[in-house]
Amino acid sequence: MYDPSAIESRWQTWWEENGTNEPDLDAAARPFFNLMMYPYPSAEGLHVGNLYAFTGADIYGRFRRLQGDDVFEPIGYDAFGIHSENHALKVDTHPMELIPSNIRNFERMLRGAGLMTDWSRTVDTTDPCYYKWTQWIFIQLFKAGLAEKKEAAVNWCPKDQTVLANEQVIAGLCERCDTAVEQRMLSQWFFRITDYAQRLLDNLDWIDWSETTKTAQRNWIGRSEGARLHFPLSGAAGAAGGVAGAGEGTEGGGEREGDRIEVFTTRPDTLFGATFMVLAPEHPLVERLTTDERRADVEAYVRAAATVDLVERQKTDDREKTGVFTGGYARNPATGEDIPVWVADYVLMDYGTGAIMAVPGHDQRDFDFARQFGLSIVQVVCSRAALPEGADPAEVGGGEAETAFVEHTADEILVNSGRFSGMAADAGGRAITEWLAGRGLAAAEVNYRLHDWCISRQRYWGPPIPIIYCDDCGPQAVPEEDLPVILPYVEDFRPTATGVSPLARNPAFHAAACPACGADARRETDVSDTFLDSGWYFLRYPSTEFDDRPFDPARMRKWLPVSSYIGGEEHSVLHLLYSRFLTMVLHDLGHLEFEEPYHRFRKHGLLIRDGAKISKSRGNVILPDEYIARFGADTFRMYLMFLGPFQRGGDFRDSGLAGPQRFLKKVWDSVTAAAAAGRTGFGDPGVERALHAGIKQISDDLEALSYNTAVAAAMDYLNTLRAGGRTASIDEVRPLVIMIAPVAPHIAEELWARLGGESSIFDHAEWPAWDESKLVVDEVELPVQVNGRLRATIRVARGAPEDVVREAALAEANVIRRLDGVAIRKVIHVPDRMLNLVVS
Ligand code: ANZ
Ligand code: ZN
Repeated sequence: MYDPSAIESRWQTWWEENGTNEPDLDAAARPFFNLMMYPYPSAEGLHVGNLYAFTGADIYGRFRRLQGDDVFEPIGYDAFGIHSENHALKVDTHPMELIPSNIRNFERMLRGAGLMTDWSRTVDTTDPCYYKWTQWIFIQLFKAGLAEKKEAAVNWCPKDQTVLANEQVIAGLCERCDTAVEQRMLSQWFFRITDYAQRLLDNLDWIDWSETTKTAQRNWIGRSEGARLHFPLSGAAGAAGGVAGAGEGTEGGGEREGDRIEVFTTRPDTLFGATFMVLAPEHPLVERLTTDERRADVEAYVRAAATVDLVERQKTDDREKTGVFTGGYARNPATGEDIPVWVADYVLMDYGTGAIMAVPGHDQRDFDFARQFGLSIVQVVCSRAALPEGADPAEVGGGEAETAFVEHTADEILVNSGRFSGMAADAGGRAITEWLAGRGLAAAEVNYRLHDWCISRQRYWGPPIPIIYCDDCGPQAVPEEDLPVILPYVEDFRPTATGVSPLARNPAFHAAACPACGADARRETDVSDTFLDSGWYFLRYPSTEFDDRPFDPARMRKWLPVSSYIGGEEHSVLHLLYSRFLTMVLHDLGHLEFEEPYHRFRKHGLLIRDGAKISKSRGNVILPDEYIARFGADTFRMYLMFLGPFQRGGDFRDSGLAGPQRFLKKVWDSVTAAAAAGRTGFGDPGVERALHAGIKQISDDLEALSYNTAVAAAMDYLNTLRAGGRTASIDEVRPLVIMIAPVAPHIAEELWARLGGESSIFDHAEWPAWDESKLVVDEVELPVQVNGRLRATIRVARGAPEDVVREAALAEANVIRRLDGVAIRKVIHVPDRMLNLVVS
């Protein structure tokens, strides 16, 4: 009888005792690095979403191994970070106690799930042997000028007195206490990922990734081509700068930075339609442009804008437009007109230049703003077809428009734009940029939405940033021989009222000698972002035994880049982009020979349950442990993969487990029966054909991660094998055992052994090959007689057995009619020749 729990624990133990899943990393001939996204070891234990992803990756790894690859499949724990820390705060346990027990729990659950994990090489990001190298990476970037300190706005919860990540701000409120979030300026460490924006974008053209993930990265990087244009300040503000020219009609030449507003625009073609300008509230020129009579209003507006959180600010399209007039003016360099300068929070300080030329005739946000505050709206672009017969483009448009012209047509031309009128819009934009560039007022420019990566966290639970501040020498890297900078045990690890890291309250940690001059200095007390831990963990797996280097060059050459990486869509941008960036940097600094970390990336789909999102609040969480205890890991794995296409996800229903459970039981019965009967060879051409069709289908499907259809194909083959209650031969069932092994590894090991195979199946079985010639369906025409008279002709597979032929004959209308009211007395079947039914 099939007893999954006995079989599974026996094989898990066997694998461990025999090091089945620990490839020799130096001797491997065909290395295949099979990576899955390591989990954050929450207190709740392994989540079914984790297991869904891991199982999908594991099946692919096992499939490659059965094809002869040396598969390395490690796992680790992303155990630092705000999630772990907040949980520790909630349950009032120190993370240094909580995390190790969470990890033990995870490991127990993972071992029960039947993954091909190499347990001799796990990674725990909170282990000083690991974060020593996280700190080392920080130092490499610091030395290369890629880590810098700058002031940046952060989300601040005034009640919890802490900095919040964007993801922790829900609809403007702190996720923990529902207090309205504010902005604060803090000095923080940044990695200059924007220096790599173009390369991160370009490489997407050739790496083998899920298309949707590439698209998400392209959008996140957000490349925009356009121009930087200068608008000289006019009137009092311009004169205050002490520069003649800006206010006196000498067309800009000689104006200085600070005497002009620079804008980034993707639409220089619309310059003649720029009727006002808008500065971000934080823009340095706000102060200078504001006139005395407007000062009180402007200052109040700027203060209020600082209480809007960053996430909300990003929604520049949808938010209701607010703003104030500064009282100041700047000159449109094309029309020569003075246009009012406003301040509004729909302009963001951290994109482009933090200032825009507003073109209400052609930009929806500017249009909304102009309508709200009664500013002029003019049209400067028009479809050529819409132009009245014989009209002069220079005379069209302008005036006060009632609508924004935001729809684009292919035949757009400039109107009401001086000598550029009549030109095609894109050519006109280039011509306007060149014209202004000739006067030092413009330059073509590319902008990226991508921001530099903020590394600092004013929290406790992370690797200390390895920097020492000296009054004389400035920030100094901790010497590499002094790494790791150990995260000390501090009793009170709560975030502080000042936004300063808890480590700053620990004088023993805080005080340090300057590595350059030896003077008394201060240690950096912020810790680094968790995404830095996860940005390089895969590099560590093949080198876990080395204490003196983060990754061993020979191992890197053999095992990296990662052969296959499978993970969730939620990591499309941050983790996957940061790890690409770090790999590129380490490559450029001579530490790695490759610049893209993952040879192939595939995202998996999402599980829902009974049609609804799985969440704790809904109470529909799936506890993998319970299902594995009830059904066995093999059935659970198979069901997870069977409920929908792996890359799209599917709906988990308890009732669905019965199918895979029945299937595995039938596999058990058929294989053990075949072993007992001991017949070999292929007696039946129909079965042999079904086998080759099955091998082809299952091989192709596993390669494409189409696991649900692979399982369905295995089920089909089994049905053919068992048709009419026949007992299969050993040669007919052995390939089936091998082909279900990736999905159901325990039962496959057991049945493989019972068929006389040497263990492990993953080391000794060879993935079956199919023979195309066996796939050709060989059919014969067979006459069907009733009482010796021809009543029908059927097509059946050559060599089809009597029950198959008879079933086909009994489906023929003409035969059915003759059988009405009579009984079949005798069946005469001459294989491939004829069938005669004797009735009376
Ligand atoms: C004039 C104009 C006319 C614009 C028009 C658009 C349409 P992307 O494509 O995302 O790069 N912009 C520039 N900096 C901004 C900032 N800091 N905050 C908010 N908006 C900003 O968008 C570039 C366009 O977004 C720029 O081109 C600018 O408006 C606006 F018919 O300039 B445009
Ligand atoms: Zn010093």
